[in-house]
Amino acid sequence: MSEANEIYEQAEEFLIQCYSELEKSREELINRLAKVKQEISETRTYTHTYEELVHGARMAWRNSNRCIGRFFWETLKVIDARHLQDEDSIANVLFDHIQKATNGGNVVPYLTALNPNHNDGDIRIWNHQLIRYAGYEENDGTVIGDPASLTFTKACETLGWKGKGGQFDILPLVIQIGENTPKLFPIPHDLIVEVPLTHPTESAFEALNLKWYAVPIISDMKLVIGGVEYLAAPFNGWYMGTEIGARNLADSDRYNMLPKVADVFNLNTTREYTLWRDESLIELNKAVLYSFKEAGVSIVDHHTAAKQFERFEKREQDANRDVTGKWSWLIPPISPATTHIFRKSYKDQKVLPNYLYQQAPYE
Ligand code: HEM
Ligand code: NRG
Repeated sequence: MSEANEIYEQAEEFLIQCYSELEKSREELINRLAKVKQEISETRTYTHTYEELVHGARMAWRNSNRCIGRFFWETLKVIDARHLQDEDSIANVLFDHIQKATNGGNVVPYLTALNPNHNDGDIRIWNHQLIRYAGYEENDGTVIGDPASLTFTKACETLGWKGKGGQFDILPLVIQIGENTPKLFPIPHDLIVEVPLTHPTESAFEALNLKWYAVPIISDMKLVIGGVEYLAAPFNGWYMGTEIGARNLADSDRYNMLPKVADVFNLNTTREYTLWRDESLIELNKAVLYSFKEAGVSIVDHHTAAKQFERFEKREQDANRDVTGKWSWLIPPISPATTHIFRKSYKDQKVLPNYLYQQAPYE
């Protein structure tokens, strides 16, 4: 916990910028600062108004250096769940988040804010994303499911969860308050939209039996606004196709599907110079974009996303704000040199409010 002075300084810096962007009067700002100063001196923290919370969460998205989707930062919707006290009601509001964000396939960017100062201790969501697939290690060292979920899957099993041992088992929600034993909540099936992958021209692709869930909802980062740390503040947008087709299903330490895709297309995998990996990547990414479109689930290709990011950069320049960024994350993992991002450089400077990494509670 920082000192009261430090918290106030961060609050002041945030409120000055927030109120200026919201075009509030000087009087309103001065009154608010006095109230916040008093509250911090009495309680060592303060409570954001809903308006401050919403704009703070949007600023945090705008400041997310690794995100190519920032063009839409002003559209983020915020569910205020700061009043919730127990794991069951928290699980229910997270179920609501999944439903509202999925919106029958027309994905809406949402953030749910949970109490940053719960009396019984920190509220933590153990999941990396609200919806994600389990990973199981076999005795011979091979992995079934998503290798990225191995440690968290083990933690769930230690807490009493029994997975089915499949390639695409949805993990349960794990919610912890303070030092209490974390509680497990299986996510109701009817809330989860998944997209089975088919290819626009190669019908044999279907036999790979691949699929992915519709909405990425990151739930392990902390949202920092004006000296307040929201340790549980899951947020979502929609997918960029390459996240699924060029990383989750393709990486050799994830689902490692490129050799199997190559088989479907009868590619010659005996020599690297045939570029079978590259061709498989493209076919897999075509399948991801095609299947999401056919299913009516929001997704963006990396060319369109890069163009949107360019418009974001222009708009920020017009607003007299610097755009910070992490180049190695902003470039898409396929055909990066076809985007304007490839030929630019970005300052990877941490500007607050922001979404920051924090230590996993189970590691
Ligand atoms: C990272 C796209 C919405 C915050 C990313 C990445 C992509 C992306 C492609 C890189 C992911 C990776 O390589 O693993 C998008 C798209 C969105 C969107 C297409 C559609 C609206 C959002 C929203 C927020 C956000 C709503 C927060 C309110 C972030 C953050 C990261 C990130 C914090 C870094 C995650 C990490 O370090 O693991 N985004 N995003 N994004 N995005 Fe976005
Ligand atoms: N690459 C991860 C998700 C990271 C965030 N990506 C987004 N965020 N699109 C994956 O599951 O593939 N978002 O808030 O939309």
